[in-house]
Amino acid sequence: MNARRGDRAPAKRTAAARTRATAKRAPLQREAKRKVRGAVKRAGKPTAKTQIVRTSRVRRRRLGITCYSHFGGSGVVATELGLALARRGYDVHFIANRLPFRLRTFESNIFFHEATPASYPVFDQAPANLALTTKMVEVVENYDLDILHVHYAMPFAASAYLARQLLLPRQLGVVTTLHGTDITLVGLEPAFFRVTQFSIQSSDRVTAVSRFLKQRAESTFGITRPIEVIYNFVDPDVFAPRKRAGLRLASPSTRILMHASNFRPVKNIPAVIHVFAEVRKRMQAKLVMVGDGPEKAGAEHLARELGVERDVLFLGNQDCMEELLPLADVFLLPSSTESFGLVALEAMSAEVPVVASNVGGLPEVVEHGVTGFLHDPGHLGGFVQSVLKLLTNEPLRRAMGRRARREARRRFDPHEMVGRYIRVYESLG
Ligand code: GMT
Repeated sequence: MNARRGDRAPAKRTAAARTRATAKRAPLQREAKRKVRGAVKRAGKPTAKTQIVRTSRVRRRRLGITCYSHFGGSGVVATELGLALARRGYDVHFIANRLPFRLRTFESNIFFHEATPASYPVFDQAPANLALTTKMVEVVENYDLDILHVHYAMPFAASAYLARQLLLPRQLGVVTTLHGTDITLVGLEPAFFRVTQFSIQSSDRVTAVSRFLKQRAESTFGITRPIEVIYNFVDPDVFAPRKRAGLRLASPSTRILMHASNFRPVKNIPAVIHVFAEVRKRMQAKLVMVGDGPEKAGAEHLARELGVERDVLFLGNQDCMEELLPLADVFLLPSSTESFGLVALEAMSAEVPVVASNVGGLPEVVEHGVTGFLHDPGHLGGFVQSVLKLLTNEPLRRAMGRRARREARRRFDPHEMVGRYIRVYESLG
């Protein structure tokens, strides 16, 4: 069983370690209190500002994070944010149906609470949202949380709204981050529209991962409360251009195309196979497909139909993308809708140029002709041409890869984005 499982602090933190940590913190806390007292004395009567100083200096912020735990960009962003906040002194409580898959390193100040719905013969499906709401309430009360930050509006913003109502008159800040299909697809379903709209509108703060997504939320859901755009981020030390000796997917003369996703229809998976089949006619190449989902079986079938099955590797879900991405020569993402495309950013950070579709938030991440190429998702000829251009001109491919990494570092810096989330939390008072 994982050390973080269950409703308790990570097991590795022994009683002795806790005592040491408290002892280490005590002088710091005394020092912080002394500084605040000094500041208050100097300033005279406490103002709203000194009150805030007192709160933020003396008491650690306690935050709950809810996200999808299986493979997917929203869970990655939520987890990396939680880890970064914990390193900055926040107590971070993940509340989810299982341990988020990227939560694979131990960090102090990270806690995990599993929300498991009880089953009963009358249920068609166990009511997971209610179990999540109850767990949110329990964790907020037991650990004195200030804020719940939910990633993906559907249905987490609704669970957080209900938890906040249940906890009244206690004040709990609710932050909702919109990630993608919660706005562009699922939330639009008549069965979910009103509740998605209401729960986003009722959140204390709303953020979106791209300008495109913010505009889409405003235009389709009529959201009137301010939506702050905070781009997803990537750690350039983790997603770096290293070719690990011993880890090879093909012979050195074989060019590697890579795609990674949850294999949903929006990912336009058949396009990936068709583009590769065209490229394969002209050069020795392999296609590495990472991930799993409903479109995988169809893709395996299509690869056989086009006679390229021996050159397509379906690796299934892998959680070490930082090891795989640097092995690619080109990363392909021909989605029909994509609010951001975190994996494209991770590829860029690993110095891999991206050939993607020109939809949604992708043009905010990949710059056409600079860090990769963008095409209409239906224009397969354009994709083939761009991939061939990169694979037949190594200096161009390398130059684009270097620019991609430089832009990933410059525009999607983790310190900046985490700092912006912190400012959102602090604005809640
Ligand atoms: O929206 C989804 O289908 C799933 C979601 C996820 O959990 O990976 O993906 C969305 O959020 C990611 C993280 O912010 C973005 O990088 C993806 O572009 C976005 N997916 C879509 O918009 C299709």
